[in-house]
Amino acid sequence: MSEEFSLQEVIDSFKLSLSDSKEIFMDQYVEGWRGLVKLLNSLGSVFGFISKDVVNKLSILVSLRGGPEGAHYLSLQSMVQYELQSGLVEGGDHPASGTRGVSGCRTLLRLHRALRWLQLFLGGVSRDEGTPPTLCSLAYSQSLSQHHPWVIRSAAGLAFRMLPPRDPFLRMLNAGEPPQAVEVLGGAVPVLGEVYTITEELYSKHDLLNLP
Ligand code: 1PZ
Repeated sequence: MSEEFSLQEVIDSFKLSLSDSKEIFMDQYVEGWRGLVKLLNSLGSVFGFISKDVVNKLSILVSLRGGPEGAHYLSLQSMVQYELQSGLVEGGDHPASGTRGVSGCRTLLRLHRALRWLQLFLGGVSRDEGTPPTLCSLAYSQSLSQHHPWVIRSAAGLAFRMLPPRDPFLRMLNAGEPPQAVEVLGGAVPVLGEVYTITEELYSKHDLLNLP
């Protein structure tokens, strides 16, 4: 994978994360997020605190996946089953090093909620419903913000105002000229939506949507 952000790469990773039986594979899910981090980083240092949090969460998931119990982290479904069975969901004493006190389930839940924000935001951009800063804060108020304390909401609000206007933003997606980028975006939204919905149903079925 190149250092430069590519929307198509992100779409491909999330697509590949879905198995035929609608399981979601952890490695490809993480890969999709790694791609998104590149976009965040290319937006400038005001977004650094957001990208740092995502990187931190990804490294927790990667170390669980690479740890002694890594086989249980093959998919989101197997992670949920394993952590529920072993009493690790609320952040037990993980065998994997460096992840004491944090569960894979609670870590992934944060990314999962952010995926909803992304789906709303990119959907709005693809349908040209407003400028990126406006759509970003609208999507945020409809999703993630309810899970964030005031101090994060206000820092996020400041960062949103630094987003570029529509065409420069579309060019940053590295998916061709704006009209083409819009088409690629239109294809990305349903893929993100499918990953989101499967995860939401999985978490809801096991009553994990409010993990601290
Ligand atoms: C394109 C512009 C990007 C805007 C991103 C919109 C989301 C703003 C979120 C700001 C919060 C980041 C600071 C860290 C917050 C953490 O406290 C929370 C909860 O984790 P905990 O403290 O419980 O461990 N973290 C999150 O909610 C995850 C936030 C991830 C944001 C991902 C943005 C994805 C960007 C994609 C590419 C444009």
